[in-house]
Amino acid sequence: MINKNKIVYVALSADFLHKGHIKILKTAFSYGDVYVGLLTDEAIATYDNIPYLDYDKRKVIVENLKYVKKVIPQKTLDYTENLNLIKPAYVVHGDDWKIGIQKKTRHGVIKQLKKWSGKLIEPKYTKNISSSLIKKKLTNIASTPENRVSRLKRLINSKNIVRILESHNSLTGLIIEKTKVLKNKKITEFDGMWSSSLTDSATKGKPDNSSVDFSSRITSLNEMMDVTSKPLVFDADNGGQIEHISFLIRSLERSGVSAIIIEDKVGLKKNSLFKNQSDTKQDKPQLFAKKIKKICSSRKIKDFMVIARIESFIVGKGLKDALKRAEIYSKAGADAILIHSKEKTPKEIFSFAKEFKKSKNYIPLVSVPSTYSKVHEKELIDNGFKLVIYANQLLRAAYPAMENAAKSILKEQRALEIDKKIIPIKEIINLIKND
Ligand code: SPV
Ligand code: MG
Repeated sequence: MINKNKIVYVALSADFLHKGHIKILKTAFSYGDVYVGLLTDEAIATYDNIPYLDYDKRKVIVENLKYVKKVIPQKTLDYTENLNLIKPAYVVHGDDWKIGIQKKTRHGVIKQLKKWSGKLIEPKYTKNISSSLIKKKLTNIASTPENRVSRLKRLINSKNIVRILESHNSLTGLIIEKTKVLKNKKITEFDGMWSSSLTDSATKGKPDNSSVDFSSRITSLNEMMDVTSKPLVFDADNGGQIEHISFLIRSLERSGVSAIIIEDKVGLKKNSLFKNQSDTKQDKPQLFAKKIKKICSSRKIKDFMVIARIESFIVGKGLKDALKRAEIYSKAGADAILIHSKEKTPKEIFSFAKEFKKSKNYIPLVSVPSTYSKVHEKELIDNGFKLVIYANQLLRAAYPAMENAAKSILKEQRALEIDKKIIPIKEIINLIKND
């Protein structure tokens, strides 16, 4: 009963295709001309991590399948907009969505189709396809430098906030890679890693004053990159000498780093959270802008991001200075602004965001809520922040736990007491699988 004049609608994310998808498309083809509503990154990000392949790559694959007549974007999980646009005679979907979280979407489709007497066709879901195995293979694709570099920009364009956590070694990288919690029926996880100058130096027993040089920082970040696939944001202090910047960018891109953050300070580096900042000097805005321009002209991968970090609030200058700098840095080519603060509340960064939003040079904003940790991600979103960096929490969690174990052994002169509070050896052995 092939009827080539009838439109058949199939929604797909098509990050990877298997025989189940082909079965659906083949069935759809037998009813008429197949229009695929390809879910955009934004639509997928509302229920899952963004796909490994971006929209354009997925579109090329799907539109070249022999059963497919046309590909159109589906911008939400809900089909309503596209169904009303093309009024298909049929919608085809595997019968697995009769239960679970897709149930609501299915009801919506049935309701729309009724308007023009359209029909829902639900072939039996193809079981026994190891999606987890396919996903694992895809993780290897995602961790190729080129794919990983671009992922941060795609996340910023697809999510209302991108969540980054500090990683100071491979094990913490794996925690960021794997930790997931179920919240409001949605799986929540971190989007990427922050290579912090503070925690990387502290892990090496050194102060956060650039005594750990970039080559040592890059060695530890490469160890993290070897075992993870999520994007990494690199804390480059003030970027170092402008004459050396292009070499640093080359190393970072080669490693698959997605963004560099440079701060507008000069002289001997001191951590921004120190109370006394009287000897901290801020760079002249025009000189700092030259560093931004240098990074832009050095990068080979267009999606590698340069984020300018403004330290005006840290050194005691006000909103006006911060805003003036934001304009200059944005015009120089920065992709985003990190407005840093060591206040106990986000008041000053929110007042900055409110003013900067009015600028024609507005670019996304980044927050590091270390001292104002009370702030909730929702408030950051409401105030226009696109990226949140939890800059040091994993190291701060690990240190007292390890110190406590050391103290217990000394006190008890044996390990039994602490044994009960730490994970079994078996778990450590199984933590890292040799595959
Ligand atoms: C870091 O984590 O190294 C940072 C953030 O640069 S802060 O410690 O707040 O300066
Ligand atoms: Mg730092």
